[in-house]
Amino acid sequence: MINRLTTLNRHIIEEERRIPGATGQLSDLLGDIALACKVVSLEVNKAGLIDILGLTGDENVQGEEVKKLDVYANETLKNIMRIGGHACALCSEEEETFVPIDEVYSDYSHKYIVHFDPLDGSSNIDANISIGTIFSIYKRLSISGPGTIEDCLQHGYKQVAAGYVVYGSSTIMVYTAGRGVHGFTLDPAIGEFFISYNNLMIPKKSKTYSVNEGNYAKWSKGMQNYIDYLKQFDKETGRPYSSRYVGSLVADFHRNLLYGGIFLYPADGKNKNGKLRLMYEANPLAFLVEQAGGLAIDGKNRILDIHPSSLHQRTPLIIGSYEDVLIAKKFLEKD
Ligand code: P6P
Repeated sequence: MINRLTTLNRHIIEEERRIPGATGQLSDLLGDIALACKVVSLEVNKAGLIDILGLTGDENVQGEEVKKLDVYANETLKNIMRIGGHACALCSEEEETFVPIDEVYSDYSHKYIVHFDPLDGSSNIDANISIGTIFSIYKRLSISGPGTIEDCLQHGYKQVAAGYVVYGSSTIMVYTAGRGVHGFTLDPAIGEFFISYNNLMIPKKSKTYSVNEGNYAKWSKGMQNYIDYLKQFDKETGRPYSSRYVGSLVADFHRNLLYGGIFLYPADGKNKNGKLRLMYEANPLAFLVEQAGGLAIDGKNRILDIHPSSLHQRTPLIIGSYEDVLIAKKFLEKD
């Protein structure tokens, strides 16, 4: 039963109770990720006060070398998930290859793979712009021992859970385990995430688009025509749309998830496969948006159906309100 005092941990456990045969390990892993993000949130919110934005070589009060925030976030997430004992391999935006995890607890099967972007948009933090952590969870394919590269390169539709934490005016964690999208706001005074959105659904149609128009000259004709279309006056279709682009994927996605909108980072003359990464940006957000009734494509194909060939491969990403993405697809299919 959901009430306004439902915490993230209670929600995760209640969701898992509904799944026959659930062992509770996914609940524990999601709890580990939430714990790590609470720790990161503490540092992100102090960043303006403590000089941890550059590898200054200074020492902090504990006499430890001061690290950049994204390095700090990566180490925090890796350590907490490693100790948590439910992952057999970790794949991070900050790591060149996957990090296999040896089985440290015999009674846990280490049955999950986690892809994550520890601190997406971290270059924005100097300007106090919202940034975020994005995660994507799969079940292992191998039987035991440390995870393998085959475990790590699975199609997005195989995800068992995904989510993000946006570090903004408040810290909010949004996740799905395949049964709807749910959001929780951190009360920093007591360190608990309390439910703020239950069964989030993205509006089917919006009046907002998010894109870096500085790339206009490099776009395909279809993409240029779509953005030109959004700017034309047409009362019946609610045009012109408003432009909202923070330049921080999690912040742009979260706003569009709540209010409706379409986010686009297409291929262009410079980035043949776009800029964003499939495994730890596009796939988790695509899983979330589909669970919320939206769509995510690479221009022609469903993001979740893309065959992954490498951990850091890029993909064009058009994601958001269902009807808006369908209209964009019609323009892009003409390329
Ligand atoms: P551009 C941040 O660097 C990031 O990876 C995403 O968070 C964001 O959506 C995108 O790049 C912004 O890229 O080229 O518009 O600055």
